[in-house]
Amino acid sequence: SIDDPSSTGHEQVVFCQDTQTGLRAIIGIYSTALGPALGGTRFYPYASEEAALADVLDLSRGMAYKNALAGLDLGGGKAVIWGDPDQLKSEPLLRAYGRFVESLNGRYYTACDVGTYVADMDVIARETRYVTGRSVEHGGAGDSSVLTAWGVFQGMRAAAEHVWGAPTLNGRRVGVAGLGKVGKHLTRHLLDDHAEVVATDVDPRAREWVRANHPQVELVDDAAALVAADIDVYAPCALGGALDDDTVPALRAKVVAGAANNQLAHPGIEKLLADRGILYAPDYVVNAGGVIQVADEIEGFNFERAKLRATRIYDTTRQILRLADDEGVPPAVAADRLAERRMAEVGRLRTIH
Ligand code: NAI
Ligand code: K
Repeated sequence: SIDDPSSTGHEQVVFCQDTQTGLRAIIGIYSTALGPALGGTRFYPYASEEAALADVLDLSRGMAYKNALAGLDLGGGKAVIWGDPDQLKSEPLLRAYGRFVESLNGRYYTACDVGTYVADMDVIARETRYVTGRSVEHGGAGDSSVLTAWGVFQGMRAAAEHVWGAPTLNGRRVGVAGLGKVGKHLTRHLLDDHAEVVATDVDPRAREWVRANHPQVELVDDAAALVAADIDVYAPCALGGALDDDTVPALRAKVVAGAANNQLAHPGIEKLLADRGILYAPDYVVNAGGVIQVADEIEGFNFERAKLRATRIYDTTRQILRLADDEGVPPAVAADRLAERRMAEVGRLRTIH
């Protein structure tokens, strides 16, 4: 519980305040067992400081697992800035925040998240070296949705192989819910692999984009229609919580693999999916291409190197699906076990000398 900070397993939680700019931020470092903690900064109008704290504790823990399975030498962290970005965001506020990040001396690297953008990272970088997700002009990795989509496609191939025997979506019907930055790239990879794509988005501009660029894609009214559609694979690429007590019983797909974070609405949904014979490729495993892309900046950004690393999401997903079968647990549980094993085994090395 957050009433007892020592019970959450975090290494460090830092509260930051700058009255001049109105900055109130919390940086959560869950683990540096594998290396410096990397995770984005969320700028969001939380209802209370408790809500901001709960979110940063959750998100930083999630990043530790994601980075561990992405094969990165990075631990897990995340930050939240508490406030309305439309009213509060300014150069001085972002720079004040950057100075707090700098003060951690590299224990935490930041990146973009909800409410923060590449241009904001460029501003933060004027105060600290410990920032990724900067613009290409500043040596950054730019838009991380490119490798996020590539990684989701690789994870989906591994899931297809597990269920149907071949690592391809050729001839399968794939439902893409959300045609934003990731959904658009993913649609292209699926069409290149000769899949049939059925899609939906609440934004008319996204629907128009599909009609203009990929007229062969079938559009349905909403996500509920996609869930009920005759599809082989469901790819949630919009918001979290796509898999809940209503959608899972209605789902006709045999595989779920998509980009959205926190797809399982609550604990226990992974079991419901398994009971229905639906193979769920864990969200944080298949959507790690984005963090792989920005993490590459720390070495000096090289797109081809980052892409190779994101391609390995195919192998990791395969390994997790096999482990799940061997241990008789849902893939989400197998993924957590594998991440915990890497953090423990590699983390231990750092205590030897
Ligand atoms: P985005 O904001 O560009 O796209 C989301 C799309 O979903 C928008 O077009 C929006 O209109 C649509 N949408 C929202 N609610 C919907 C609904 N109820 N039904 C249908 N469509 C709906 O976001 P982006 O970057 O494409 O990310 C998609 C998901 O993937 C998010 O959950 C994000 O957290 C996650 N993700 C993104 C990464 C990245 O590098 N961009 C990395 C890892 C995860
Ligand atoms: K820990």
